[in-house]
Amino acid sequence: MTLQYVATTCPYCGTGCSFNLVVQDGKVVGTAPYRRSPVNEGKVCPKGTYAHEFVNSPDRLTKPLIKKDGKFVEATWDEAYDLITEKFKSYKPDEFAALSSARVSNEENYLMMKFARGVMKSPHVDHCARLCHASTVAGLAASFGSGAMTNSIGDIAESECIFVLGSNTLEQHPLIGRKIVQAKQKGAKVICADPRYTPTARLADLYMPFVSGADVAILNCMMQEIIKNGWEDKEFVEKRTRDFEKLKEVVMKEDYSPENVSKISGIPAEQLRQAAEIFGTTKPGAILYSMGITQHTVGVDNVRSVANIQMLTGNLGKPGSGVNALRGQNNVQGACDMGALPVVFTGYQKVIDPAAYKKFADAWGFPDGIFEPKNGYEVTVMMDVLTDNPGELKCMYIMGENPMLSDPDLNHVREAIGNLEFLVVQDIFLTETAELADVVLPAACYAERGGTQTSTERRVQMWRKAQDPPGEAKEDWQIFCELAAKMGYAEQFPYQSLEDVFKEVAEVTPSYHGMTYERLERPEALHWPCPSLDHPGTPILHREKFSHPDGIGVFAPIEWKPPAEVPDEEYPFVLTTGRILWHWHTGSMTRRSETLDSEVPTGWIEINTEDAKELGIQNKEMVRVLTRRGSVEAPAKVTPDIMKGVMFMPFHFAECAANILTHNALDPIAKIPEFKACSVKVEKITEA
Ligand SMILES: Nc1nc2c(c(=O)[nH]1)N[C@H]1C(S)=C(S)[C@@H](COP(=O)(O)OP(=O)(O)OC[C@H]3O[C@@H](n4cnc5c(=O)[nH]c(N)nc54)[C@H](O)[C@@H]3O)O[C@H]1N2
Ligand SMILES: Nc1nc2c(c(=O)[nH]1)N[C@H]1C(S)=C(S)[C@@H](COP(=O)(O)OP(=O)(O)OC[C@H]3O[C@@H](n4cnc5c(=O)[nH]c(N)nc54)[C@H](O)[C@@H]3O)O[C@H]1N2
Ligand code: SF4
Ligand SMILES: [Mo]
Repeated sequence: MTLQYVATTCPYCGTGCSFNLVVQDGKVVGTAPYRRSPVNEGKVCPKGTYAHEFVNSPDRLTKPLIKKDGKFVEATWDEAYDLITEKFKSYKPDEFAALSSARVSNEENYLMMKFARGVMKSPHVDHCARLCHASTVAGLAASFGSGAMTNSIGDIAESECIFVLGSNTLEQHPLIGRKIVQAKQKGAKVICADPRYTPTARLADLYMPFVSGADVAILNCMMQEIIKNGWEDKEFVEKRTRDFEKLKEVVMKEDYSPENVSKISGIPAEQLRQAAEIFGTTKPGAILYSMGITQHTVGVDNVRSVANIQMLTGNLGKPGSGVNALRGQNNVQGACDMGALPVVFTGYQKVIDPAAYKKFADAWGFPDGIFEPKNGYEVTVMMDVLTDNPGELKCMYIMGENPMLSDPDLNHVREAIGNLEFLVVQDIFLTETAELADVVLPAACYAERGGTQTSTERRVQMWRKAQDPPGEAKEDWQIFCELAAKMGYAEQFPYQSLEDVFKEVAEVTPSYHGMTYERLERPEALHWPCPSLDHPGTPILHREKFSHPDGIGVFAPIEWKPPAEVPDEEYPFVLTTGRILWHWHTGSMTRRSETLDSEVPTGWIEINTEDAKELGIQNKEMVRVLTRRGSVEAPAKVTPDIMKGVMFMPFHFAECAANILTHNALDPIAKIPEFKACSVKVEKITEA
């Protein structure tokens, strides 16, 4: 019995750790450390450790399924392709929408984008970045000219002061969390603001609990204190930025004095002063943020405020500093880079820029042209259009996303998807969304193919094939090539391998221009931008200048606004939602992983001890949780580790789905929903 070890990168979070898949008799049976990656140096979190467990789950999709009279029947690939081709050809371009996937490779995101815009000629393509870091992409592009994490993961350990705001790094990016621990061991100060006393908050020298939705007020207050005390980096502000006076006008207002912000946030004024002093006087300082900042109707405002404070303190372009927007899914950075967004091609080349449009139209060579050069709909807007304007969108192709559990306000999503005439879902499991499809296509998973993925620090790394896909499942890229050929575009999808696709990506994408599979094979891979074959890649952005054409960073004066829904007599608490260490999003993979699922078999609602006492609710008691959109039943977790007035639910569990409760109010620019704040009440369940 011989074992083989296949080094690959993790299919879960955007940290981009590597490990070995252990293969026995052609099947993946375990994982083992791979020590040569500088990202994780052989260490992994529990999801990495057990990343083999779902791979050979008996639930894997192995054959195409076609729905007949409300029931799925197994079909051949040809039957499935023929039906899809006939249907896809019957719709006008604007009636079709595609959801691409942060779970699959760069190459496959590129092909989904090309399929939507070239084969279907539709402008509507998006993916879950909309629910995640859309505010980062928009906000940082406005402040710095580029919407990505500015520094590298290893660099976080070099920081003297780490401010963690709206990121539970230790549970959600554990191997980045390790860098905070390393920095702390070297003497760095850690500040954490979060409504929950998370494992990350426990690392902090200064922990500030607050009510969800107060972020802009807190950051403005800290900037006021920094300016009042002269702790700003005057040289940086002078030489590298503009519009400082506009920022000053807003942040110096009495509204943002520590006393007033204390009323909004619940953080004592003295702590706000202390946070400003530590952060204003300890250099270099890094900010780590994630969904606590982005998932708000003011998501872009929050991101711009983070950018403001880092420009004010000169904490950009240097080791140990930066705006470290921690990207979530394994390849969400790559899915964005590949243009699986409704406004850009690869490398953020705008679809409405005539030169970029012509470049792609020419490179692709569709004889009958491509989509009209206009912006498409975002995921969240697609759902609104489907319910509010029935008949406008008729057909959807969803690869590797499960909106029936991950989108806000699931009753609304169900109605939206129900209004489709034809839905194709391409997944590795029969998810809640796949259940609603007309055709389900079985895909290979990460362990069954190669390709590249781009981590949160813009590091482009390889996946390596360890086993064959189960049954008749196919790699996502092959499905696109075969379907495109059936649609009459074999010539535009001529690829024999993922590497062929990557070569095309590198050709049309300036930031990936210098990358080849050969260069990416090295354990350290390459960080984009990497514009030429002799370029070493770019771990730290904005060293000398920002990415705007004039190289200057832009301050934005931002006023604090409350969430779209605020507590009232009927719904007196703030509900915030998020994740836990052991589970991944809609649970399609982690709930099929024996070890992870047995650690945490179901969901709960976290209630502050004093609030629970007033409501007469006991720990572990089943309670009814209600918002204006729906209700679920879940066990109460009564704990002092959550701010009074705030409640928290993880969204991984279908049986108590947090997204039945959430609000699909959107940020006006990024169209990201407000997953982190809505109004809720909790009732005891009384026997009927
Ligand atoms: N184990 C695990 N890891 C994951 C994932 C997973 O599903 N499971 N998902 C991945 C993905 S896609 C993403 S995007 C990342 C997300 O990673 P994180 O953003 O770290 O995770 P969340 O739990 O969504 O929220 C982070 C924190 O925001 C706090 N918070 C709530 N409301 C507010 C607020 O108004 N302001 C601020 N400042 N904070 C607030 C929450 O209490 C929580 O501790 O994780 C990635 N990693
Ligand atoms: N309430 C609440 N809701 C949230 C959030 C929150 O904080 N609170 N966070 C939001 C965020 S940040 C995100 S990123 C989204 C995530 O939302 P989704 O992306 O919808 O969630 P996942 O469960 O990761 O879905 C990925 C799907 O891809 C499939 N898959 C895995 N590998 C492959 C593959 O190789 N090929 C194919 N074809 N399919 C594959 C999986 O089986 C799964 O069904 O959720 C959002 N929803
Ligand atoms: S930290 Fe993220 S990338 Fe690393 S092993 Fe855990 S889930 Fe995978
Ligand atoms: Mo995410």
